[in-house]
Amino acid sequence: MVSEITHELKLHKIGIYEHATEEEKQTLDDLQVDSFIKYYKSYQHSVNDPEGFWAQIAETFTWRKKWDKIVEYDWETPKFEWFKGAKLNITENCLDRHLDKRGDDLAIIWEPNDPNEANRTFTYRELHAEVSKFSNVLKNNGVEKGDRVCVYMPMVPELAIAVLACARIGAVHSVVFAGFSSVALSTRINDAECKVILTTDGVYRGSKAVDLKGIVDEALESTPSIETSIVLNRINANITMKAGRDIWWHEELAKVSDICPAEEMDAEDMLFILYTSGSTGKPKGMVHTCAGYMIHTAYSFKNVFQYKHGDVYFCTADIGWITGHSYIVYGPLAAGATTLMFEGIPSYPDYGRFWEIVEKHQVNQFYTAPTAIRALAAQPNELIDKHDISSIKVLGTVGEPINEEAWHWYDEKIGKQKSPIVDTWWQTETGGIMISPLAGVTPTKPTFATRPLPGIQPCLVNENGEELNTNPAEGRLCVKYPWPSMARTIYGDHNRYKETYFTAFSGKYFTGDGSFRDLEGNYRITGRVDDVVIVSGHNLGTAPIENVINEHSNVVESAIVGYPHDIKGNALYAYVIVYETPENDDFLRHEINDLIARTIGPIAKLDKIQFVPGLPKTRSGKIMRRILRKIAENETSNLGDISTLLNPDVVQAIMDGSLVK
Ligand code: 6R9
Repeated sequence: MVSEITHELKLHKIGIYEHATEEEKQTLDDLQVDSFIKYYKSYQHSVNDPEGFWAQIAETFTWRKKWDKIVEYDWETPKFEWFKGAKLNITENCLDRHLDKRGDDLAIIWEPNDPNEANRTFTYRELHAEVSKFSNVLKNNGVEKGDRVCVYMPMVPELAIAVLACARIGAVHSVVFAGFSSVALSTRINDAECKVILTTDGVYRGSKAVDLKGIVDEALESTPSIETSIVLNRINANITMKAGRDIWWHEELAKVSDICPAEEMDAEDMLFILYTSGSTGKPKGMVHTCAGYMIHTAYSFKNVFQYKHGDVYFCTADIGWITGHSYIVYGPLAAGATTLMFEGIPSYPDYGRFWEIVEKHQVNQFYTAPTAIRALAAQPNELIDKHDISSIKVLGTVGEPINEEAWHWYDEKIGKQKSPIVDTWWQTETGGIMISPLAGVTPTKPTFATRPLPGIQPCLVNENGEELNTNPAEGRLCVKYPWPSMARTIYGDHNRYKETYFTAFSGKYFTGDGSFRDLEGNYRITGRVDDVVIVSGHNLGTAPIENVINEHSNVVESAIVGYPHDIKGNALYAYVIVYETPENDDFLRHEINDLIARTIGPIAKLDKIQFVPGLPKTRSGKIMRRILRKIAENETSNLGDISTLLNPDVVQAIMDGSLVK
């Protein structure tokens, strides 16, 4: 093994990147950023010589052919190409290459919805065989490289297997969250013109069984591109199989062998499409490609969570979201980790379920979202205390800004103040984590995502597009150098890609988020820039005000929107969930406004406060402010499609002014 320095030097010859030989080859373990000084050095390296930096990481992977050039980009077109000329298959990196050393290690632990049902596990060898088999099923059914396959399945192991099987034969997967309606499903199928859909007869969700196949049947009435639907039997439901279209998963599996050589893919070939809802309008099909996505998800997984061989890592997301793609499937498997998949929900059979799973599988890294943390924090402590959760070493959060109260609860009650919290900021578009502490390596700071990962160059700009170079600073969060896992386009609409991300600030990627950077250079994400309300000429971010409201002992959660006001231009309307219905509403309103006036200033006082039973949320836990804004503006006749919400019922309850759902 060459020393770090000679290796770096070798890769450093300007413009020429000599590839490492087999003997010189390092692993991701060798490159682990496990001290602050290493972080500092890697970061400097990545800024001074981004190509040398990424080359060194890329050398640790398995290639059919290595690249001719690390990166080529043009912000105007915009076009980004990483590892140009390289050939690979991501599943050879997630599976085949681990077989020699780690073939008998667990790749996936699957925990079912019902704790009384047996869990299932897959070693790397078993997973390799299952993926190969299902790859053959896809091929038998006419799926070819470049074809789009819609995956509409609950969190069963076959979902991960299906995704990997698509990647193995070079088909493009488009996973649609299995809680979406038939309309949302058919829109996505049609946008990508999927040829095949993979689904199940039904879904267990808590104490309920949901008829998934019925939803698919409805969707497929208006999806001309679909030729075949492969159906997994999950709940033994009594469903109708449409002749000539629907076939059973298990029957197809019985026909194939477990050997399937992986298709050779170009570094920039499409790996998957994943839809992300714009705040308005049509969902955006973000396109990710093979090599860059693989490298950044594996590298960031390994370093953010400080994953060590033998650890058990549990991410509670659904594979229907980018978090599940990058940090349940691809990142952990490319890094040779043991990843835990959970089929159920946090509240079934009770709110102790996550902690029961942690105890049962001795989970070392636990990764969830602030919305789940707040829901769990509202439950009695006994639900935590009856489980031994001492195996936890690292806690993660993702999806929205975490408020101070939730951060401290997570740190004290779950982390026992010994497990660093990695507040990971990133997006479907970024493919992987961009700003986050590295657990135990870089310092944490409550509510701050802290520092960029090596290789990532964020910056703040003001409304005129000028970069803010001093600290502290507050502005719009952009990224000023490309990174390997960035989405390359919006499927079928490159112009929208350009308009949305590359037009506001030239030569930069605009994230849509606002951010504050403190004196030391730590970033705090303040929320979507469109969550800013201008009240009497003052720009007020809704997130900091919500944080203050949430500090009131009777407040579970809150959301603020602006509504038109004759004098102030806009005024603030707060929707607040309380633990206990107040005896005197006005008194509580007064207390909340007092708290805001004291902490932020009288300008941020709320004009209206409505106590509500819940807040409308997307399935990934983001508050749908668009709907709350319409209710505040009294424009309830045109709320748009609310069927994709986690809790559509709550919308009516809010409109009725009711405190119960
Ligand atoms: C991974 C994911 C992206 C948006 C992003 C931002 C918000 C995500 C965050 C966070 C504050 C964090 N967001 N992580 N805000 N702190 N740690 O969630 O992707 O569903 O595309 O959402 O989520 O507003 O722009 P996606």
